[in-house]
Amino acid sequence: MTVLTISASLGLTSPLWAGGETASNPDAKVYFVNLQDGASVSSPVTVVFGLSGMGVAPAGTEKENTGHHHLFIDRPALGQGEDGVDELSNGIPADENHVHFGGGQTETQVALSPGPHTLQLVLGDLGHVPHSTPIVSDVISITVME
Ligand SMILES: [Cu+2]
Repeated sequence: MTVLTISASLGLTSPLWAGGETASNPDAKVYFVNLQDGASVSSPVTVVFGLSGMGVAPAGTEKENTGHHHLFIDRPALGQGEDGVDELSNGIPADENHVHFGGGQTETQVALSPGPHTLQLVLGDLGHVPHSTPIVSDVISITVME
């Protein structure tokens, strides 16, 4: 008997920085309004989300050029890390490192332990998948004071 091996090449040809199926305005920008890289802050940390070039809409809303905010806490930048490729096409997980603002919120307060933390803002589409092109902020490092 001959066993045929079919090469599973599906997905391997996708560019890393592909994002999901929802188009973005590639010139759109998401950014931290009130926090700068290297800032020292106290907990709870107020985080204000800025967005230009696209609009905020609650999760599930089918409207062109919109999305909702996600706050990545203490993890590699979108598309990087263990599940980086998966999250670009299948969506952003919901756990302590990935906070969704599916109500269309544009600011939050997060309780963080004293010490260094990283934050990144990522816009997601109606189904929590990053757009194509993904709209992300820089990853910033902050230090929470005792
Ligand atoms: Cu979401």
